[in-house]
Amino acid sequence: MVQTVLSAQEAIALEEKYNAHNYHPLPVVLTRGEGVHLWDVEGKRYYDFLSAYSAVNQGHCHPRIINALIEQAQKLTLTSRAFYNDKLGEYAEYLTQYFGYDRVLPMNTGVEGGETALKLCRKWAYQVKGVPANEAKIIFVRNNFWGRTLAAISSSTDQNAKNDFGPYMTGYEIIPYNDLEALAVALEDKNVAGFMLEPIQGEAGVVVPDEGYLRKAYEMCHAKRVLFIADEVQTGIARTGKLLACDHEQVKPDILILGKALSGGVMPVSAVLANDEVMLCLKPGQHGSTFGGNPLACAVATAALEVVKDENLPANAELMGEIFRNRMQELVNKTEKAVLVRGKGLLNALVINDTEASDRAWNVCMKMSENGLLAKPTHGNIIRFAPPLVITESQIHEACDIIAHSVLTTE
Ligand code: IF1
Repeated sequence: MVQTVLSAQEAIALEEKYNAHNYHPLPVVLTRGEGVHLWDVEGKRYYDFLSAYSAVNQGHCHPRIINALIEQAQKLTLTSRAFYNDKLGEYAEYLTQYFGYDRVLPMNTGVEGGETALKLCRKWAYQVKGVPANEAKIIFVRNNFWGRTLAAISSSTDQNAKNDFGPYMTGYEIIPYNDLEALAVALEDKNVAGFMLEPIQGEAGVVVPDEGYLRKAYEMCHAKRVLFIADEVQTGIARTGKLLACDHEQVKPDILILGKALSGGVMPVSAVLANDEVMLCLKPGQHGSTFGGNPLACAVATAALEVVKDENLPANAELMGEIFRNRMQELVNKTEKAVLVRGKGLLNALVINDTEASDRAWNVCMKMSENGLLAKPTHGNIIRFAPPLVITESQIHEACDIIAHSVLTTE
């Protein structure tokens, strides 16, 4: 196919005509990314405050990660797990030591990580905990989001994500988030195998649970020999100001799910980490995937994690996040249009007052894109702000100026 330079309108028209209509994107056509910036086909520069839903924590096209990609891509990209290769063992050692687990099961997308975690949890329930066959229960929380597979949407309470995809997976119990009493009741069931949740709910609108919730829930699960499964696909890899969001409460999940920024947004790489008692329940031939643990992913993810450490991204996320929330609080104090700001590190949300105008959050995002900053509402009136973690203090102030100006000048 000849590479033509498309206008924004042409690019949008082609996508409308030939692509499924499973998204409603902002009308911006991007062609280049570098660090915290994106450029559209007309050459306009934007601050990226979505980071591809927290997959580009290291900044767009980080040179160290791209060089690792190029070098490995010219050598060996994929062997499948039918054979060994010279990258997976080294990567598995690096990753397990980086996060402090015995073993890793490498997958590709975040939702495959969630599926893998649930299969591991059920296998452990039958083989170790002694739950009767096909009776294992998994507890989820309301307004969770862990992907689009049938197992994932079976646990969803979002009708738009779930409707007309039935019949659904069984063996699920859904309780309110941030509610320890509800968890205590659900844990009375002897067949409960695991409790799976996001330490901060991303898609739900950056919902931060009460201080101590994660720690107490973790302890309650362990008292009932239930696996605590942390979905850190969006909150992990330094996003919330610590390497993992669970680190804020010294919680060490029994099963840890990583994705997105594990590769710095260069390619799909996910991973499930656990200790031997859980991970060794899976025997050869019982789980896998064509691309899981491929040499290219190993090289890219290694470089992506080295960047996190060498550039102190958790500390920068913590510091820049404080500045961001302080600036947003000044905005909330100044106008009725912004109700509150919440979040941790550089995973934040601004709740917009949509009583007079139901589409105000969308219109603010349109105004911000005109003013050179990209973000998108999650549900209705909540705008998620998640820039790459490499953002500097002067950049965060410039971005906050754009956000404030856009909110104040949107009806
Ligand atoms: C879409 C949402 C975010 C995730 C958590 C697992 C996954 C995700 C906490 C699955 C993926 C993505 C999926 C993408 C948009 C985006 C999203 F809006 F859908 F909900 F970030 F909040 N756990 N989230 O956030 O990872 O399989 O996608 O690699 O589906 O629209 P994946």
